[in-house]
Formats: sequence, structure tokens, C-alpha cells
Amino acid sequence: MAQDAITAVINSADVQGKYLDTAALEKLKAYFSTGELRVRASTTIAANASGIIREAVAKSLLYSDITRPGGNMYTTRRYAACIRDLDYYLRYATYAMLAGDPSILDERVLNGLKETYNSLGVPIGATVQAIQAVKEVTAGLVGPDAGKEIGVYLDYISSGLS
Ligand SMILES: CCC1=C(C)/C(=C/C2=NC(=C\c3[nH]c(/C=C4\NC(=O)[C@H](C)[C@H]4CC)c(C)c3CCC(=O)O)/C(CCC(=O)O)=C2C)NC1=O
Repeated sequence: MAQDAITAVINSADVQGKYLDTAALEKLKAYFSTGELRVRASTTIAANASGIIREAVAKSLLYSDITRPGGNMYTTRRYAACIRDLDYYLRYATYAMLAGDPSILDERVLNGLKETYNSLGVPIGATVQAIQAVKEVTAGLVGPDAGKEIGVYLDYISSGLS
């Protein structure tokens, strides 16, 4: 089950039958103190998602062998599938950032993804490069602090694929 920063610390305290310890409380403090930042960033990302993806694709994939005949993004259908995948990554990373917890990514994005990519010949290195470009473009838009918050979850997807 996907959880958030609060249920994560509560569940682990409950397993031990204890109140939250100092480390758990510090985690919650960090989560609450960045709350407004994360909510604001998610609003900006939502309003600019398609532009972010377009720019990230231009920075990382366009004019490479991947978009030429024989490349995995060649043909409108496959190009659109790639854009859609990047859109999923940004949207789910935004959910995870709001939750302050990556478990939603394991559950709804990464589960079986690597196997699917391998069986379809979707290049993972190029995908990770594109996700890193999404990270940079997003940080440029939301600023360095919020960029770090969303970056954690885009990196989580990149590592999960690698
Ligand atoms: C929300 C969870 C979720 C994810 C993550 C997801 C990913 C996903 N991407 C797919 C395909 C694909 N993904 C890509 C992506 C790319 N090709 C490249 O060269 C680029 C590097 C890269 C974009 C960055 C492409 C081109 C396909 C189509 C491959 C094919 O059918 O030949 C497929 C196979 C089925 C389909 O075509 O729709 C899945 C399941 N689906 C989901 O439901």
C-alpha cells in the first residue's frame, strides 16, 4: 500500500508499540515545514507539465538516433508513448513529493516497468537521461528548494529503472 510521510513514521512506531521517538518527530517536522513549498511546487508543475516535458525532450532526445528511423521513438505512435511515459513520471513524482514518500512510485510506476521496457526495446539509458532533463527543467521553473524536493522522486524513478 502506498503511504505518506506521516503514516510511514506512525506505522513504524506502532510496530514497536511506542510513541514517536525524536528521529521520527524530526522527520515529521521536516515534512510539515516544507509543506507549503511542496504544495506550491505541485501547482506550478501541474500548470506547466506539458511545457516541461516538451523542453526536456528537446534537451535530451530530439535530433538523436532515437527519433530517427530505427530509433525507439520513431513513428508518431512511439513518440507519443514516450511523451506519455515522461508525463506519468512527472505526475507520479509530484504525488510522491506531496506525500513525502516514494512508495506510490514502487506501487504504480516501477512495478514491472523495467521488464516492459526491456521486452519492447525501450532504451533505459536514454529514458533516464530524459528524466534527468525533466528534473532540470522543473527545478528551473520551481526554484532550487522545491527543485530538490521533486528531484528526490525523479531520481527514485531513475534508480528504479536502472
Ligand atoms: C503509470 C504507469 C505506467 C507506465 C510508467 C507505463 C509505461 C509504458 N511505456 C510503454 C511503451 C513505450 N515507452 C516508450 C518510451 C520511450 N522510448 C524512447 O526511446 C524514449 C527514450 C522513451 C521516452 C522517454 C515507447 C517508445 C513505448 C512504445 C514502445 C513500443 O510499443 O514499441 C508501455 C507499453 C505499453 C504501451 O505502449 O502503452 C508501458 C506499460 N505505462 C503505465 O501505465
